[in-house]
Amino acid sequence: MAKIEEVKAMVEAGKAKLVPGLVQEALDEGSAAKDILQAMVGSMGVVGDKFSTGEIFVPEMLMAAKAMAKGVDVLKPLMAGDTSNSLGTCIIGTVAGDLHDIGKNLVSMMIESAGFTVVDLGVDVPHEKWVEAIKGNQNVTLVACSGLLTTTMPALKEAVQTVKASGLTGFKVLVGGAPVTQQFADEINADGFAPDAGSAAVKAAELVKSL
Ligand code: B1M
Repeated sequence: MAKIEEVKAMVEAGKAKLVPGLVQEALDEGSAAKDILQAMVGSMGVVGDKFSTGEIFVPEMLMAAKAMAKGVDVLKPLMAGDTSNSLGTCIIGTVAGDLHDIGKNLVSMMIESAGFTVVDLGVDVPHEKWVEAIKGNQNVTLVACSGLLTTTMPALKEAVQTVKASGLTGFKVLVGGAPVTQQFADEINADGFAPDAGSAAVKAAELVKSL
């Protein structure tokens, strides 16, 4: 079995101790970092489907997430780009009530490599904390809110509204996450939407250049 296939299988199986070594071996074998990342994202899709059908439960889903995070740690230095061209500070987090952070972490990594200084508020971010972070950091040009659950889409709306109603200016608001669409982003008055981490970085740079 090619190493990249082993990475996929071990992420699905939640083998956090084995995944970093296998990712390194896949790299040594000549696989590109972006292909290994894509393979691991695919594993999370499989894990999600198994959860939906009742084949696995939350603990297995969590173990898979940990395994993927360990794999991403190995890829991070290879995926980071030139950060010399500063686009300002990006405040990023996952909205209130939502604990999913793998996608948010990938977006954070890509945004950082696009030239932002990233301040990561983590997961389950209360609405008022976004505003505190904008006030507490210099040169905030982007607020990036992630939401992974249909049940936390209202929290995404509230986060955007809280930030917009704060009276603070000089930044744009980007939203994303599996259930989020351009239409929803427009409805909640976000400045931008991106469907994945790569396009989030492109959109972030585009938004900030129009400030
Ligand atoms: Co949860 N979970 N989960 N989960 N989980 C999903 C999302 C789900 C689709 C699984 C399923 O049922 N098939 C489902 C949501 C259903 C829905 O709302 N429609 C679900 C559920 C139901 C739940 C719980 C409610 C389960 C329960 O307790 N009964 C619970 C909720 C907890 C909470 O948050 N309050 C829960 C818990 C968990 C774990 C904690 C166990 C774990 C998360 C661990 C962690 O993140 N550290 C977990 C996991 C791992 C998943 C799946 C399997 C994988 C998520 C993931 O990391 N995907 C997921 C199923 C799936 O996605 N197919 C599932 C890989 C990641 C790279 O993709 O996060 O989509 P994603 O990010 C992408 C894009 O969305 C986009 O770019 C990223 C990279 O390309 N993106 C942005 C993300 N944020 C962005 C921000 C942007 C722009 C783009 O701009 C700011």
